[in-house]
Order: sequence, then C-alpha cells, then structure tokens
Amino acid sequence: MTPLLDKAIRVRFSGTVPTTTPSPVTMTYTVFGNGQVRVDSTLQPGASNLPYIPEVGTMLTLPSQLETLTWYGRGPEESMLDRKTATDVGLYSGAVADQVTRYLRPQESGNKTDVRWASLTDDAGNGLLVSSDTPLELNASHYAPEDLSRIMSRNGQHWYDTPARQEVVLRVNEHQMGVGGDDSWGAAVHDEYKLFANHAYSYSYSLTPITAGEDPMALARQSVAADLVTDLRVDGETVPGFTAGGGEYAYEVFSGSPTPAVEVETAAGVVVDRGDVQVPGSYQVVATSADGSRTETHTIAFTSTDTAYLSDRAWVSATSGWNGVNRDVSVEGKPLTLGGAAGPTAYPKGIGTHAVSQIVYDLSGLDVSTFSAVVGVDQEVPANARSSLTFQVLLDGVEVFSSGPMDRGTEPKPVEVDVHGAQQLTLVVGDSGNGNQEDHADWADARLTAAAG
Ligand SMILES: [Ca+2]
Repeated sequence: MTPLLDKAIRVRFSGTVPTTTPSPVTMTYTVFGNGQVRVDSTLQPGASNLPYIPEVGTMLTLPSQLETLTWYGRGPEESMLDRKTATDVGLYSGAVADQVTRYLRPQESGNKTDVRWASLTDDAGNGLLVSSDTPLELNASHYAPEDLSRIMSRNGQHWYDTPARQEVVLRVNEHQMGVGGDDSWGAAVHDEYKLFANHAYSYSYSLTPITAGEDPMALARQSVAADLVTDLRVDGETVPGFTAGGGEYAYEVFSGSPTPAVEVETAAGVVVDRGDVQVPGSYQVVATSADGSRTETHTIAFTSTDTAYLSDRAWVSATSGWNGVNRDVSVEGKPLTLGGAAGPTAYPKGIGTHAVSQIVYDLSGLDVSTFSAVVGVDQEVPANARSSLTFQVLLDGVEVFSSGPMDRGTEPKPVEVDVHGAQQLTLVVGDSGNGNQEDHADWADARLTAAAG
C-alpha cells in the first residue's frame, strides 16, 4: 500500500491464475479522497501456448437495490466481440433482471460491448458509476457465470430451476471471447475474436459514487487521472523499475556514452518540473496535476561506470551456427566456462556463441579506449569433442586480433584491442576449416572500457 500524498492511497495486489503454467495477475486500486476508485489490472498468461482465454475481467457483487442499469455503449440488445452488427452505440437503460436473454437452455447472455460508462442505481437514483477511457465490455445480471455452468451441467437445464441471486453480479471485462457459430453447425470462433495467451491483457476503469441528479456522462468525463507520469524513459527505454505514482530508480551510465536523454510522458494537462541530467547525479521529475491538487515525484540516481559489457549492449547484427548468440551464458545456456592450466573458470559476463558466428557492434558516438575479452572453447563440450575454432576481431573491417585454431584443451587467450576512434567492432568465430561440429565459443568477460575522462 502506498500513500499518495494525503489525497489518495494505492493498494496493489498480485496473485496467479492456476493455469498449467501459472499466470500472474496484478490489480492496483487507487482510492481518491472524493470516493473514486481507479482499478488497473494486468493478466500475463504464463505461457503463450496456453488455451485461449474465455474472458478477461473483474467480477463485482453489488447490493440488490442497484437494479437500474444505464449504459453508454452498444445496445439495446446484447452484443459480443463478433456479434456487434445488430447493435449501435448509444445510451440505454433497463432493469438488471431484464438483461438476461432467456435462451431455450440457460446460458451466458446479456453481454454489452464498447461500453464507455455504465451506472447501477437504486430507485432514488443513487449508486455506482463504472467508466473507462477505453471501451470495455460489461455484464450485469442476477446470475454469476458459475450459476449458469452448474445448471448447464445438469439434466433438464431449465430456467425455472435456475435460481436468480438477489445481488447484482457485475462483470467489467477487458473482453469476452466471441461466440462463433457463423453457421448452424457450431462453427468455431474466428481467430480475431479469440483471446490468445500470447500477450498480456491490461485494462483500467474507475468506480465513482453517483447521486441522484448527477449527470453520469459528465461524471465519467471527469474521471481522475490516477497517474501523472505515465512513462519515464532513459535513452528511449522505460527506466527499470518504473513505478506509476512515483518512485526512486538507480541507473548506471557507461562513461564512454553521451549523457543519457530522459523523456517524461504524462497525462493531459500535467505540469512537469525537471532539471538537467548529470552523471553521476540525482535527477528529479516533479509532476503536478492540471488542477494543482496532486504532485508526484520520480527520482533517478545516475551512477557512472568505466566498463560496458557487450552482453548488456545492443548489437547491430548477430549470427551463429547453432542455438543463437547468448548473453552471459554458453551455447547450451550454462555459465560461460573456460578451461586451461588453472582449471575450469566460470565467467558471469560475456557471450556464448557457436561457429560460424559474426556479431557487429556500433561504436560510433562512444568515447572508448579498449575492447577486451578472454576467448576459448566452452568446457561444456565433452573432453573428446572435435571442437576446433578460431576467434577474430575486426575494427572497421580490418583484422586486429586472430587467435589461430583453438580446441577444448587450448589455454584461453586474452584479447586486448585499442578501439580509439573506431566506428564498428566485429567479433567473428570461424570453424577452423573442419566443420562447425561442437564449436562452442566463449567471448568471456567481453567489455569496452571508456577512454579516460
Ligand atoms: Ca570446427
């Protein structure tokens, strides 16, 4: 729980959906002094090959008195992701009890799509407003999904033995899967209307108390922006650990790089106060809401380092003969391990690749003095392996280091190359002319050193 000044608090929950590979869920509730609650939720499917998801959303149970549903979205009939054509976006209202379509057999019904806001109010006109910046799906009824599935699994399956709940079951959904059935044979749902498990699902909405006489349309428009700073980027990437609402971050800058550029993205009308980036130094972003009622502070502590590991940097291009180019691990995903007289030595940083391999780095714009590494055959290959390979370093296309043929028993070789003024660094692993079988190459501890500042 995070207090956001004295005007709001934020409560974060995280949990998992027990899919075969568990899927993390986070829900953040920001409660404002005016009674409004903003809900931000993200579901991250645990594996992209999980079955597609029937429904992503939140289910709330509301008091039975909130029997009048008014919504701005598709209506007046139910609509689904793949069944919208018979409905238009507009303002509709009706009793919660009437939102169920009494199909011959009790089943899921009453879904609304493209909903900008909806209110659930009592006879006096007081209740709850649900609103969102992005259209959501919504379903309000006196049946929970499990009520219907319980009935559907029984013989008979009649509405009359389907007891309605007193309370209102409200589902606020990112989406529900389409229904399919283009033909009368039960055609499957088209792919574009399925919720695949190959990406995260995020959605947000606000819950606001509404009293008789208040205009829900106007109230929905005023929904409070929970986050003043929506993104904070250093050199184009969101700062690691970025926390909506404010936070403190550590960021190490390679002293051979230009001063990093910081970009701040905010909600509408937010005023940002910030200084110049200094490395090392503390960089503070203070954001104030348009009405001046709230502020939010993000602080980046920039530190400086003279060493830049190549495995932490982006390459221009990278190829390998088998199993990719690996950052900080061997070709087989193990710790980078070189042999030699001193016995096996593991390196926490470096690049594991397989002949034939070429990795190109752009050095333009950097103020660097040296490229260094220790090269050799990774000890993960068996003692009798046929491994035989060569390491080569090119600067702007000109060879500046060549290892000659190396096998599993060859003493690892240190590389130290002066790179002052070079624009391009190329690391090549050749197969030494006997094919690339078992040619597991390590550029252990591969790093750039900044020129003395
Ligand atoms: Ca070879």
